[in-house]
Amino acid sequence: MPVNENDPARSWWSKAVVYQIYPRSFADSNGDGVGDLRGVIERLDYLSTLGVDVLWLSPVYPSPHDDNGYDISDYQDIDPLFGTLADFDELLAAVHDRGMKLVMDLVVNHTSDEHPWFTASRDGGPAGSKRDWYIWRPARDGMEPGTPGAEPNNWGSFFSGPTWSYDEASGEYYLHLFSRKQPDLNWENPEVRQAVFAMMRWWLDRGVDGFRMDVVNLISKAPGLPDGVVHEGSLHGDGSPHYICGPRIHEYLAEMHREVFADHPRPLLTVGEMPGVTVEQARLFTDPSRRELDMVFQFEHVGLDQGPGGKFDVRPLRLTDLKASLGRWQTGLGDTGWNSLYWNNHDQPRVVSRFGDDSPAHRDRSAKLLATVLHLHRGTPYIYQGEELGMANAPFDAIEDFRDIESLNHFRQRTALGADPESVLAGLRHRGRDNARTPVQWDATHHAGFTTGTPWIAVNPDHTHVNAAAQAADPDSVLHHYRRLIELRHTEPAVTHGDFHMLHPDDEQLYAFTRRHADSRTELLVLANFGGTAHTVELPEGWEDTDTLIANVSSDVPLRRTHTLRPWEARVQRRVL
Ligand code: ISL
Repeated sequence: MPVNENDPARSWWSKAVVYQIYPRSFADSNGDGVGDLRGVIERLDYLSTLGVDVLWLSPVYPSPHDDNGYDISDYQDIDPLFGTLADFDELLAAVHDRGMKLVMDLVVNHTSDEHPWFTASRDGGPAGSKRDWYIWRPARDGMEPGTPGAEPNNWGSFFSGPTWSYDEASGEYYLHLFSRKQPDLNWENPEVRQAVFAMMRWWLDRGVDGFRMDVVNLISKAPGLPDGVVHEGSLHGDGSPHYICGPRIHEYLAEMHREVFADHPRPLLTVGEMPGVTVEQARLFTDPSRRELDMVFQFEHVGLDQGPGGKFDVRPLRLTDLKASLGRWQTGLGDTGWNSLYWNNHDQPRVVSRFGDDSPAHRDRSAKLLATVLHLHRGTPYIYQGEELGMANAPFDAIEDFRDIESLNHFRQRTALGADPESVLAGLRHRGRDNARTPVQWDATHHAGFTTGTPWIAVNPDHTHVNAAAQAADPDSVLHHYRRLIELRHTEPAVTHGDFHMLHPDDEQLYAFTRRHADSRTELLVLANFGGTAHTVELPEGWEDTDTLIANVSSDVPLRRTHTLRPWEARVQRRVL
């Protein structure tokens, strides 16, 4: 069943733009150096002026913050670092008052090891009533428990080291795909699923408008937890084929839909974060008739500049690879499924530094080009805080400048094995997640107006010229370009529902496509020159002298059949069919 353009319950999010808030780095209201809910409340007018429809709040639940809140110790409260439940209710009401919606982050592949479910599971021992809520296994056959190599299988964790930690008291290991403080829940256990669904209903009853579901395609593990293949240069086996979109994943998500979302009176949004998901799987997850999820985050396009050595092994992006990948997702989900569109989130380096050019000459223009290309695709665009200002990667110098567990573990592990610290740092500077986590740059003052105290991570010194206050006052800014793109999504049916057709797939510098929408008799042509040199293109027939809908350079040059685009120029043409 295709996504029905006329069904309001299904289609509201097809013309919505989502804005992700990483609360720790958004705005600090009380001077403790960490962003908080009242800080978000104070900035809501900024977000409503930008025009976004939905806010996604990264985790604000009580947490020991081993992974900045993605390790939750109580699903039904707010961490005092961020405020109180009363602050949360006030925020939700204020969001709704402005006609926006609020989506919570749902982290249920794992909990914190300080969650009472886990402490009961651990401390109750193998016969305890909550033992089976997590994934416990004895040591590998014939091995002495707790010794190197005795782990139940050879899987490596996302955050370095094995995926197993040993509990001496019970003589068994528990599984954690992420840090040792993030034990994986056992979704095979129906009690676990019911507890999660009850918690989700509690938030919906409180008034939230949906969930972004953290690594939700990892919740079903293959029976027997078989060893993974050990790739060259890796210390551990690759367990991912045994937990990415595992055998019961569709069953669990359909059950969640039935138990939590079915027949809900308010329009909701569900988006599953899915590392390693394929187009074919994503079409199943997002086919409305299957009643699983509205959309998924896929990772293919953010892996294209990665070398064989893993995420910190950086290689240059080939534009043809990016077009082939995003183009395949555009046509692959077709009329059945739905894409979510993103360049950035709290785990990715800043896109202007990564796929654009953050040097003073090209920064604004390349940031606007990237925005234009993404927002003209078919799907629901996600903006990550600061992206709308063209915020760039941070000038991290030493390992002491980093805060993220992934980066710190990686550095520790690699240097212990004898790697050159400077080369490990080079990878972290390009790829480290802290690039996304430096505070939002509100103005040119000390600490960018983020805090009156000492920020938990250094503010990017470029805030003196890259900040929201300056850009709000400049109609030519990256910020205003984003505002215009969001408005286009709301007003132009071809942006929302037009068919996607890639042009010049083999051109290494040009990203060009059309969006054709028969109902509104409109066709759009998107042209983007991904480079710092002029680039000449042959256009299809019939676009000469058409209207320019939006551009990142003054659009006074009429379009010609053979047209030369200026460095990092992006423009969108419109014609009537
Ligand atoms: O950034 C990554 C590690 O290289 C990703 O693989 C990331 O870990 C993956 O996308 C899952 O991310 C989500 O779950 C993690 C959390 O650390 C991330 O912040 C979150 O977005 C564990 O909860």
